[in-house]
Amino acid sequence: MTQGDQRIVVIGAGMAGILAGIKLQEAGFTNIAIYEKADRIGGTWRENTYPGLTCDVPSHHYTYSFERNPDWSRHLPPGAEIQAYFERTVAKYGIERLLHCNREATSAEFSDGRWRLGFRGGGSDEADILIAATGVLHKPKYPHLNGMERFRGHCFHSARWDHAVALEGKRIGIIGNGSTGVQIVSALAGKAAFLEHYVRTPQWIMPVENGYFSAEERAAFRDPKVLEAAMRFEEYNAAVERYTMAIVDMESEGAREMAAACLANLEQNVADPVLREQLRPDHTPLCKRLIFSPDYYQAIQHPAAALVTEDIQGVEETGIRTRDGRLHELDIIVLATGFHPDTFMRPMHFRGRNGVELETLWADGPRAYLAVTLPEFPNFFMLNGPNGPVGNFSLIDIAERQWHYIAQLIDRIARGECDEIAPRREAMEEFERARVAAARNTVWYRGGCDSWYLDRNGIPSSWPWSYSRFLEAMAEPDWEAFECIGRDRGE
Ligand code: NA7
Repeated sequence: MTQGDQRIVVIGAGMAGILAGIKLQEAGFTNIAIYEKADRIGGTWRENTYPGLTCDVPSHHYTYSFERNPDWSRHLPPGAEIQAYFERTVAKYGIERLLHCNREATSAEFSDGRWRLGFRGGGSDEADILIAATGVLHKPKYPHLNGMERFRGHCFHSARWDHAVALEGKRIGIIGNGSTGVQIVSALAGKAAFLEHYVRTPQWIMPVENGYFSAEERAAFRDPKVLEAAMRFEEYNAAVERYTMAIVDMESEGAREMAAACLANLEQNVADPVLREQLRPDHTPLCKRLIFSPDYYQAIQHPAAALVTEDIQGVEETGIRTRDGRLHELDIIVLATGFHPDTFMRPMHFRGRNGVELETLWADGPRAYLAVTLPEFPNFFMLNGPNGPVGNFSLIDIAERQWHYIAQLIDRIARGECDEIAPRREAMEEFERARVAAARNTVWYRGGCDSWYLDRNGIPSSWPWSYSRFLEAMAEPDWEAFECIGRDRGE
């Protein structure tokens, strides 16, 4: 096989799968397929369409580094604009011809040096190199509420928004106050006849401006130098470093500053002392993923909005009953209750070399060597896989850095230096030991809260070190950590 001829399959056509397609094409590979279970690209930004959907990472930073977008309308990009950006990018880079939509991969097995894939509804494919770009938060989490099936109004998850249901003049209950619930409340307060926000655990809210870019600014941003000067990409990386240091070190200056900003936001922007106390979290800021919102406190103080902190007892035909016995009559219940964060490629059935099952490897929860590779899973690479950095920063940047690392491994396969490349078990175990030890020092573990960062054993599963340590790790593989098997040479 000559360089570039390898069959490469990418699973998922969201932000990371599109990135992989573009980069592989650029590197000269000609035999690429991207399989997508849905009918179009976009991942998170295809699936989420709720009112107020916004990325809480500034738009010019939530952008591929090689495909800047001068046209972002606002400081924080609206979901629909992000979806349109990805669609434009796919068209511009000619990725459509690699795409197979409505094609859900259900199994992948490594045998005789190749990955063999199965699909829902039948059919198969083989690949020399397999890339999972299947996303992190994509399996909606439905709460177990007594009597939910009895509700006669409309009830849906935030990631399955039912646009056939009119909102005007309706009484709407929104359960959950992660980024999603907060954005929905902000968007609907004043539009619904009445809105209730069901909050089980108050969250810290970081104030953020979300102004519009003027037509003049957008025109000027067409010049990359102007854009660079305006957005100061390097400075932003310094802010990400500060943020990750605040996670790692609860006493750091950044942690104190962020905590102070959240506290001042609450103290200064919630007038009613009773409501203020109800909204006051009891955990350390950053323990849960921080909420960035320019207008939630205003929204929840709207005359047609109310905060409900009383526990939900159950759902009845006409609404939600809380523990205090009160029935809250509602037309619509929105479940902004989050996602199962440990799904990754599953429900796909994965089997690596020597019959090693992914489920066995992940018996204690998803893990991956440096978040991108797995022992006994040769020539298999993950973007935004388990234990990678996740937080209030751009996952596009994270995926690009991971790609830089993965590309070096792929290059060895393409050059014929390795037929099979996978991390050594010892490297994985050592990484895992260090990761868990570091995770116990983070604010996610020590900050006094529960969150989707924690695995089933209560250990934070995200990258527990600084952003700069991640950049270092992704700069170049530690080749000693990998076994490289040349089949023909029997190495
Ligand atoms: P999150 O951040 O997981 O938030 C889910 C919210 O739903 C959170 O406030 C939960 O309260 C609440 N929840 C979940 N189950 C229940 C029940 N049974 N009763 C009441 N409240 C409940 O999901 P999002 O969609 O907002 O955000 C996901 C990520 O997307 C976000 O972090 C960004 O990365 C983008 P809890 O705190 O558990 O008490």
